[in-house]
Amino acid sequence: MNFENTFSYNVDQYTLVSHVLSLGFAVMAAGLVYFLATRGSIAPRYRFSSVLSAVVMISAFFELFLLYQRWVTAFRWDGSAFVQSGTLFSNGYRYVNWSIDVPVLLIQLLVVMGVTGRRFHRAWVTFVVGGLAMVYTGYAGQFYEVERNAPFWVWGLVSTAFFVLLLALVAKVIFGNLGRLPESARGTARMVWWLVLVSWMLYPGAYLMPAMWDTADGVVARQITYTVADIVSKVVYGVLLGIIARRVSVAEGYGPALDDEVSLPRGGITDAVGGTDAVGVTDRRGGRGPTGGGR
Ligand code: RET
Repeated sequence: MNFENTFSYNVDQYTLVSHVLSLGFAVMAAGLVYFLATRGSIAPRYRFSSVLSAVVMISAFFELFLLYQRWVTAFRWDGSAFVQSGTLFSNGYRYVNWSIDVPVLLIQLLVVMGVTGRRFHRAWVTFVVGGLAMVYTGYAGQFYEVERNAPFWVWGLVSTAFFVLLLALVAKVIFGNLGRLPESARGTARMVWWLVLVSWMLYPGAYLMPAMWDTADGVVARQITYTVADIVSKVVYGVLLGIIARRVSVAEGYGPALDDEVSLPRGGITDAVGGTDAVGVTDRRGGRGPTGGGR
């Protein structure tokens, strides 16, 4: 049982939560379009990253849409407040969604950082096994969040151990492969580390919310926390990995990646003026060989 079902809500609290949940699934739908539309500018060997982002978007869309519907049916207006209607709201849907998304997000990192061969398979196994262990032990613990007896704390601690293991491996994968990325992608890769660290920590924060803020406002804060964490850890993360993948593609001479680089000066007038940037572009385009250019 979740602590959401132990309160009644005023109009502001109830609507805030429903709005925040709707923001969540709307962003996932938007993300799906983005990842599919931009996949052509990434070289084929990294394009799997866009596919994985799309998988995450679909699964998160359905999960958050379902959660939104649970919220609006779980409470009814009794004339002065939104009270229990007989249907339970449950964050358990989030956990089962993470069992898809956590492994997929981590594998995506391996694809973009260019980890290959046996190192790829070893990291893959640790990410999948460690990720599922973290999610399912937390899932077991959240059933006790209202009582907050021993299982809540013990499962939470076990889950945290796997969390620390995963973070250590993420740091190793990012910083251990930084040198193999082109200069243009290294800053973004470092940003991915900070993004993972901060946004993933929000999830244990939300787990602990019943212990820190056991009121209807705490429920609002928890659902906002989850939504911010979801948008950053799935969508913004996917966008950054896509940017890294495109920059690596440019460095490897993949023409469409260069064509899609919106921050480069335009051709035409710029080329005619013959500025330094324009010369730079011409040089790089010239260097990409006969296979470049076509989409
Ligand atoms: C739990 C239980 C309490 C202890 C810890 C947890 C960590 C959860 C994390 C979830 C990440 C989810 C992601 C989903 C994206 O789709 C399970 C809440 C440490 C880190 C990234």
